[in-house]
Amino acid sequence: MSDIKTLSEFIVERQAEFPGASGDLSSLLTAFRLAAKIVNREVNKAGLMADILGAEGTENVQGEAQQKLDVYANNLFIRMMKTQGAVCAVASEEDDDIVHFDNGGKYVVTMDPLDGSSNIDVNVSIGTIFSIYKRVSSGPKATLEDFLQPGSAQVAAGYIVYGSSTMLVYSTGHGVNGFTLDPSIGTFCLSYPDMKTPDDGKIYSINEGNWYEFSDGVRNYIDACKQKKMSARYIGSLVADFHRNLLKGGVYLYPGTTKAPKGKLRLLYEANPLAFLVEQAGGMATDGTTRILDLKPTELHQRCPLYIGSRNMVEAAMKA
Ligand code: AHM
Ligand code: MG
Repeated sequence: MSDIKTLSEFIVERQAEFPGASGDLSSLLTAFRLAAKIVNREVNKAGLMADILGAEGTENVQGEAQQKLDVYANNLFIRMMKTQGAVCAVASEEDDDIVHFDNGGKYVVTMDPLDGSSNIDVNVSIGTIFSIYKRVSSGPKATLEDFLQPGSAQVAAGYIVYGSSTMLVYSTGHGVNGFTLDPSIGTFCLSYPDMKTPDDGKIYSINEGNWYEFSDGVRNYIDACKQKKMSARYIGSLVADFHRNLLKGGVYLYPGTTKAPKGKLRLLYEANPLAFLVEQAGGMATDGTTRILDLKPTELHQRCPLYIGSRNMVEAAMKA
């Protein structure tokens, strides 16, 4: 049997690689690890507890119905970060405004606490996505400026996919590593060290139901994928689609449409963290013309088109 390395051992080992690191980032990752296990537990028993499924009866800032588990995961991740102390403020897809902790923490976090939540009720993979930035403002409270940094300023990013197994994948800018939760011992173990995505793949992921609202370029690219007999795979949970394509090679597209020129996905909560990870794994992410990590956000809940995955496929989609 090969050696098993747990996420906590890995975090400690990696911290030693950064001289002068105070341990704040490590303990923050530890807070995410714990929150991930708790959300995993709730997701797994969702089928047993009728009252945890379904709509909460409220809407988030974008007017979308919130699911109970969305709200649960949001509150849990926020509580864990608040307790932990390294984060002074959080911006979440589920909250209208910045949540302040007033604790002098040197990081800010952006997150989508439960991505793909329309899939909760039907037993399909969902996920959590997060980004960590160093605070840049100096007043008593974090400001919008701290959250509107370009994605290239991320200190770390990651996601948790609650799927056929639960995985935590993260990067601190020194490669990407994936950990699988062993439910029998309740521990994340290193299962995908130094992940690299193939330069090419055979999977394209897009909601083709939007065909009549796509640009000619996007339609041309989809046609080209079909002519090459590529496989269409679209779960409707970005984290799960992204994770599969990262491992197997592929491209995920959520382009702008005639009705929604900026697409659906959010720059701060979805595009930036996954762009950081895909680049660390050797892939590419753009909005169709510009590198995602170079975009300068102007508002918290900003949307942007997303072309992400294997380098050659993203390039081909941009040229189509
Ligand atoms: P959410 O954050 O509200 O769950 O929305 C994002 C999700 C992604 O996970 C998924 O890829 C996409 O929306 C699916 O959208 P569509 O149904 O328009 O294809
Ligand atoms: Mg989402």
